[in-house]
Amino acid sequence: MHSWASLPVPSLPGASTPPLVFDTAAQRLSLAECSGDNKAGVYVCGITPYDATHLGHAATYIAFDTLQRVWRDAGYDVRYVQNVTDIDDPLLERATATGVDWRDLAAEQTQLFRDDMESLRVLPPDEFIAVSEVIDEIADAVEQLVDTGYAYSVPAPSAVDPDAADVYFDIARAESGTPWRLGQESNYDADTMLRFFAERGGDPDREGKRNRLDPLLWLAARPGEPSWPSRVGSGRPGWHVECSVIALRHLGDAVTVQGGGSDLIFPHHEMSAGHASALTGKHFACIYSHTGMVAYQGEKMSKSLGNLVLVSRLRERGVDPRAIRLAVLAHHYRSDWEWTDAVLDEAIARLARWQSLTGSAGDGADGALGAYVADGDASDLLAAVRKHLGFDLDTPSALDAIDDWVAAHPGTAAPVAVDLIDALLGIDLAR
Ligand code: 5CA
Ligand code: ZN
Repeated sequence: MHSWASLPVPSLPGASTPPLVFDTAAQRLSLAECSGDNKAGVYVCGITPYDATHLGHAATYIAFDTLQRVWRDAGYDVRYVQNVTDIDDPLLERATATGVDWRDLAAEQTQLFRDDMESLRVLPPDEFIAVSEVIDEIADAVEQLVDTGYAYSVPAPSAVDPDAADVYFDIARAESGTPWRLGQESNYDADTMLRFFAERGGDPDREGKRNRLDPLLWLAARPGEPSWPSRVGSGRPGWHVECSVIALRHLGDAVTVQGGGSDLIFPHHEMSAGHASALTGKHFACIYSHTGMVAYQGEKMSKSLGNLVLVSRLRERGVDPRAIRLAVLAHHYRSDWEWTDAVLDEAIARLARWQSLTGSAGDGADGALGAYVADGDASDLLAAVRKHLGFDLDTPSALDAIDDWVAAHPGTAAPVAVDLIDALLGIDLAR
């Protein structure tokens, strides 16, 4: 599938050092690389295309965009892959409830997402893959897991064919035959796993499973639902295996970072890693990186609750997308935080203050419009911003450093500052 338009990224004098990023599996900061060869492959879990793009989605993709920008500045060759979950229960339910064909809903919402990402200056993935494009590959992977004993069938009497079976992943078998262990990525205890499994699409009480946490790999065709013929029966893929297959196909065993929101730590990323290890015999990703949850009106912004602030609605209201991006960057990517009007207002004010760096519009810190000094030396600021971003993508400190510099150099145009704000933070002041 096509992604969205690429943007020029200004090159900066000197280079960032390789960034440290918090690894959920190791529970500490780690160098975001696998092999020291200045190559990075990142797989970020993409949207399920309905109710796109809310501020939580945007914050997650802006976080991994920041990582990509820092890597590039450090001289890394970055390969970025993202999926679109265009076949999944909630999307199909929404399509049915609204009387829309699920393909039309997915296509329309994916386009909205592209437009939102482009407006927020998120660099496009090199590969942007809808699940519906890779059904055969996923079915092949499921067949391989069955053939190698990592998957088993569970009778599915409610399927179109009552003799058909669903296919499940055998956690115990994978733990004995691969380097993967349940809990190695999430570090959750058994109770927490069971709770999140039930809350996040799992079926702990399904009769016939060997372990309550065994996740679905392939769902036999159900009445009224889309299905595809395959050697594991007519049906559709389970959720976690889609990401394992797309990541392995486009990144091979060079998955430097598996990324997404903290709501994906378990079961999604744990199981994706398990499936991938059962397919390759190797560990999946070198680092598992997770963003905090954005809340609105006191609760996690989520499609199921409906407490959404959509990027497209803000844009329609005339909000500058650069202010939306700055509002997100004002929070550390790993913290949970709440979207409010005040957050946006602060970002709008900050954007106006920073405008002085271009030597054009905006109020100087002392209100001294028209008294611009050309070419202020911002090399100290570049070093400070690189230091903050290199230490677990600390964008709030980077923004504070820019605020301080602007306040200390009233009315000073600084081309290096304008370039670094574009290259590292994705905000084009000169626009
Ligand atoms: N399609 C799956 C991933 S394979 C999915 O989780 N889709 S999603 O549309 O629900 O979410 C898309 C991305 O946004 C995921 O990485 C998810 O973790 C992240 N996300 C969802 N809600 C929030 C939120 N409130 N705050 C921050 N990130 C969020
Ligand atoms: Zn995923």
